Amino acid sequence: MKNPEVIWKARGRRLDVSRRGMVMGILNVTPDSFSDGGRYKDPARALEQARRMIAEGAEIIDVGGESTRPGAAPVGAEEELRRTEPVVAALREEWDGLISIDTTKAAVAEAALQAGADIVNDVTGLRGDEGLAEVCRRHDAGVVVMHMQGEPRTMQADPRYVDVVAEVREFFEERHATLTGLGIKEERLCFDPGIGFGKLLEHNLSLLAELEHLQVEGRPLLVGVSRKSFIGKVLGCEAVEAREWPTVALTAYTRAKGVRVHRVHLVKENVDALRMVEAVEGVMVGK
Ligand code: HH2
Repeated sequence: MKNPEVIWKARGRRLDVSRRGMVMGILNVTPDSFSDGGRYKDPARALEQARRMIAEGAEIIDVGGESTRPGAAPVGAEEELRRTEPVVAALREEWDGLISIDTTKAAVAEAALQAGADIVNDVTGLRGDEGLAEVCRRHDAGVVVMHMQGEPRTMQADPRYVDVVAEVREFFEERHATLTGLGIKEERLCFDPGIGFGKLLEHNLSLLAELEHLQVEGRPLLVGVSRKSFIGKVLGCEAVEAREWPTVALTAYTRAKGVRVHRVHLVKENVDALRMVEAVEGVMVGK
């Protein structure tokens, strides 16, 4: 069957992504993110950007207080909390959509969930902070489990795989078994191959080419390609602005390959790409 039912649950919400993909808008409240560092570190500015992305069709806002770009300096929990918690709380006050917290730390996730976040997006796939799985379980949070080889500081030094697609798939299978064993319900899980996280250009391209082989236990896939450096490598462009349209092209491509959640900076153009692919595939019901 071309479109089996795909449901993702996050706290009290049930997201039916069987027929429609969703855009997750990136809100980096950091001074040093690779493409927008410093722009939204003031909470009022961050909220303005969130409103803009929501008006353009973002259904999830992903709030992040620590850059994961290669070589980025780690941030303590207290500072990360100080950056993210007020933004999550203020956004929750005025918006009923989905809020995700992009963190590797249990304390930051706990505060964000208490402030009304729905999803925990962890680039370590819940292998970093031992307490994070329990926080996710207790709050019945949606969980994005991302694959990364190594850790952000050194991950691009010398990533190696025998078969990157098989290894990422095995990682998803292992995480699915481990996390459900820890009491996180399967319906909460969403998997992400972690484009650019401990991967060379050829690894990123192989993963994108074979996304259909990464679907595990019917769980939805998320991808984040927005403005990433592998686009610059393919096209020979350094400027991040020159990577927006290639990002849109990849959103269409990855949606056609079955991805359901697309983590991007520029919202409207990527939402339009999803709706066009869904129209062509004849899977769009209603809007
Ligand atoms: N990429 C980044 C950060 N978080 N989370 C998921 N699930 N998937 C991704 O691909 C992903 C992510 C890196 O991008 P960005 O947030 O734009 O930059 P920075 O980490 O420098 O803040």
